[in-house]
Amino acid sequence: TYGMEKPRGYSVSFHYNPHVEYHHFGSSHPMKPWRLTLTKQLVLAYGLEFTMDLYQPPPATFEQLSQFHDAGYLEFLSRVTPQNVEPEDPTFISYGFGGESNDCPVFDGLWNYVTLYSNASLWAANSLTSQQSSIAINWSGGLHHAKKNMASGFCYINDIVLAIQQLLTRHQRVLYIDIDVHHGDGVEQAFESTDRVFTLSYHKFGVDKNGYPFFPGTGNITEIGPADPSNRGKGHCLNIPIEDGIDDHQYEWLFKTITGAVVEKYRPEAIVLQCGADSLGGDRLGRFNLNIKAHGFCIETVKNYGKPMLLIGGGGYTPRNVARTWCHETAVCVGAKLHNNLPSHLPYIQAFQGEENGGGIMYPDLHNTKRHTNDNTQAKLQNIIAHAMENLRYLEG
Ligand code: ZLM
Ligand code: CA
Ligand code: ZN
Repeated sequence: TYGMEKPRGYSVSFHYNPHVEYHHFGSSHPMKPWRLTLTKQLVLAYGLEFTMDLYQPPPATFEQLSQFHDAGYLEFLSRVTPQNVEPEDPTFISYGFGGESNDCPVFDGLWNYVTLYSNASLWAANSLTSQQSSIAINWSGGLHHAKKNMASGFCYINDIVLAIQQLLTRHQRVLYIDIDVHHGDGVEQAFESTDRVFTLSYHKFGVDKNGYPFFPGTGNITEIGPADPSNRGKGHCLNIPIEDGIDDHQYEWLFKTITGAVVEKYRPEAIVLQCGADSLGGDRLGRFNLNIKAHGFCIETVKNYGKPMLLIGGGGYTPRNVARTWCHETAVCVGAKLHNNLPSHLPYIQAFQGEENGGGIMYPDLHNTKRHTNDNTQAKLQNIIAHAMENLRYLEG
């Protein structure tokens, strides 16, 4: 009722259904919903739940998901189980399942899992469009590789695309920023023909010593959207390819320079930030050497633009570091500074005692062990920035 609206600009909402934690991709699969359990426990142990509005969204409906995905694909996804799966079926393969890597396995409760993380992103977007909050968080989302009729790279439903569609009902221009170590190809593709969404992804790009490209193999600096100059989406995407071993200082410089230029030229009305934690040092799949503070610097930088902001998770394959990072970033959003010792009543505290931080502290440098050689020279990064600025000239149209 009247007089009861919250003052805009300060409230943070947290969207999470703990039932996502009960799902497993398979015992040795790198994607572990358990990292979300650790994140939640850390957020609770620091008392951050008292600083935010908490929501527990129910599963999304088929109809909600069909705003982006094809009905045939959704029907398949909603019906397939480990018991009825036919691995030789051509539709199974065309929908992105199977293959030798088995990145997207069929597991028990798959439909429940995908509808839970998707609706959390939809509710988060809705809390921004309804002005209930100025920052909305869903650490269980951020599944940026899913296509409208295909699962890819551990992603089945593209909750980010669905959330951006929701934001477009109120905002004229939405900026999508992706700091996951992988290229945000699914989101880029979904909005390639519109100038109302600008996609910006920072990622590892290049081939390994056997000539295999780093997944998904797209996202070179030269990829700026459709070739057709009459396409409205042309120039509304920017890719920042990075080599192994980038350090905190280089990444922060790259991020603030390029993101700042995009915000200045595109003037977004809302920002979606995918915070994949596989860009951290010591990640099982990643190649960078970032520490929590550099990753969190990106969140702080975007927060300071003062636009409605949707924060979503993504990759992150060393669970204890994922939890530390996303807890720190939750604190950044609410403007809290966390003490460096983990709360002693923290459940699963032993899970945080990894090789790099025997003391169980919050902000260890993550790359003390298994450090990647830094192949990024200052000259190469300078060149990327120059090329990025050149690409942004399309915005001046
Ligand atoms: N092979 N198990 C990031 C998604 C990364 C694809 C396919 C030929 C793995 C990986 C799966 C248990 C996000 C590729 C063809 C040899 C790679 C990827 C199951 C280990 C396992 O142990 C594993 C048996 C599995 C998958 C590693 N897959 C590592 N990297 C990538 C997908 C998702 O973080 O961006 C967002 C959530 N897939 O490289 C091949 C292309 C090579
Ligand atoms: Ca990325
Ligand atoms: Zn990733």
